[in-house]
Amino acid sequence: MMNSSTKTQQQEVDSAAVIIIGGGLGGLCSAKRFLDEGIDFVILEKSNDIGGTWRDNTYPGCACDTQSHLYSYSFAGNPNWSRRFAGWSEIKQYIDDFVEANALERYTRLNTAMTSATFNNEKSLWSVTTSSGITYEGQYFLLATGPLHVPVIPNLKGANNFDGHQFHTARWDHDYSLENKRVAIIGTGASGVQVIPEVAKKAKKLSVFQRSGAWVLPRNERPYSALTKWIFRNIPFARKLYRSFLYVANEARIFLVFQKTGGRISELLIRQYIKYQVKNKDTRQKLIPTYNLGCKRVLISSQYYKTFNRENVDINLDDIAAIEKNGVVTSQGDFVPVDCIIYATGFDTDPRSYLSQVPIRGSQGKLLLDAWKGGPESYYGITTPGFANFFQLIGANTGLGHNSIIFIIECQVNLITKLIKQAKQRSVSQVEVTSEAAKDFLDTVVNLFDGTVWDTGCRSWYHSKEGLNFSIWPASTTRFWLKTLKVREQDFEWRKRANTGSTSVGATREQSVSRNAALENS
Ligand code: N01
Repeated sequence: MMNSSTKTQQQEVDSAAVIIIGGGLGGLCSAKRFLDEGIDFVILEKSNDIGGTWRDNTYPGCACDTQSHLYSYSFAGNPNWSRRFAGWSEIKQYIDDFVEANALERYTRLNTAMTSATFNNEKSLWSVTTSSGITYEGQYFLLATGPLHVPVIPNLKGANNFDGHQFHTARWDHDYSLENKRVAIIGTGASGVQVIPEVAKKAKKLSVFQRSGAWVLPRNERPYSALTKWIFRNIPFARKLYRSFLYVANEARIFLVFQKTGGRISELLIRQYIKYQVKNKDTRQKLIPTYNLGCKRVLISSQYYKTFNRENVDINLDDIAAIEKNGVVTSQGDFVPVDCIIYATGFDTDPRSYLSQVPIRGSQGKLLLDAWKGGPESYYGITTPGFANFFQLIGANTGLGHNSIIFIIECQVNLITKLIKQAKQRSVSQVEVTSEAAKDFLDTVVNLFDGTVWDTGCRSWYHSKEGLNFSIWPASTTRFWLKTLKVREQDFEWRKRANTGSTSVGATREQSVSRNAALENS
């Protein structure tokens, strides 16, 4: 059974077992798994197209910095990747093809932004209101919005009075020509490092405003030959072996690069690389970061550093004091004339900001924003106490700095699917993580940060406003896989019906265990 729709005089109501929010790689991965398992679902996508970050980021040079054979679903390999790190359009095509191959558009509602989500405890039903006026009801609610979809433009004095053109990298204006223009790029993170070499080739003058330097490794890029693609197409085992090799090589970085000692060795090597790439000593000094390698995202580009050898490119370390009609004024009082400002200033990754206008009310009537007052916390980035039948993908502390995020998404989708299936097998209508299990996870993460480069005091989008690193999973993904492979039954409360015969929320682990045992025997 797919979605049933009933229209009343007041409102249209549509229903599915799982309401998935977001049609990016996470939402689509869960959709495919639910399809295979016979679990009824609907995808609500706020935009007019699927693809998430690969729909939004189309700036010149935009590509994935994880190898494409690994940055793709394990169950939907693509033997035809043109090169090791595919560009955004090829990744978007992969996603479009995946949607078409699995007929997922049938289950997708575009231009449908969630406006609220409320759990009805009596009915064990999530009710999601949307911008389209249709309310969606489902037993389960899956937030697959991802953390990188709300662009941040800093509030710079005078920016509204700028006479030139200005836009964010995630909202690239392809109608605007950069030929012969004086351009300012603010920000040198992952987006900046990719776009700067490309803009430098077009602009008359490029002024880069850097607040923090970037540790950039050479990009081991190469196109795949026709023969390699033929082998991947015709000998699937070879492609899988290659994928496994990439996985292991990336995984090793958690031990070699992201531990404090390993990071120092890598820093020495990159310093030599910068020396080799950048001719001018002053420029070189400006480019060298002042924080430990790996503390912010490690970037890859073989073009970035040497772009600063170009005569039409300069780098400014001074803060921006103001924007005037036709240029940028630095904190040193220097005026830099520009026709265009490009903000490579990243995203607001804190769900408390991007969900601030969307009340999500859980099983105890509590708002998610209140539950996350001290920081967004969740059990393996998947679910939160007080929110029965609520799931998330890439929630707190499950982002990666060293391997493919798709691996984590697949682990999370696996656990969510198992939870849904187990709830059905047990004939319970609600499943909710215990406070203890969520706290255990958080304690584990805090301990895992010890001795890693993430524990060396830099600030980035990995951090909440309280200064906590709420983004990164600071251990191997193999460990994450093992921890999420099976449902740890004692970590959850399984409720037959709201308020009857269930352990109370916040029950001790022992109570939950005995309750679970009772349910199993019933
Ligand atoms: O954003 P960022 P991003 N004045 O937050 C600077 C993914 N991604 O879009 O470091 C001056 O990393 C800021 O400075 P500082 C990937 O996961 C992936 O580049 O805060 N500067 C920083 O330099 C990535 O990590 C891919 O001191 C200001 C920059 O802007 C994530 O998205 C490609 C400023 C922001 O860097 C985010 O990357 C692109 C201000 N007021 C993105 N405010 C691929 O896979 C901010 N900055 C290829």
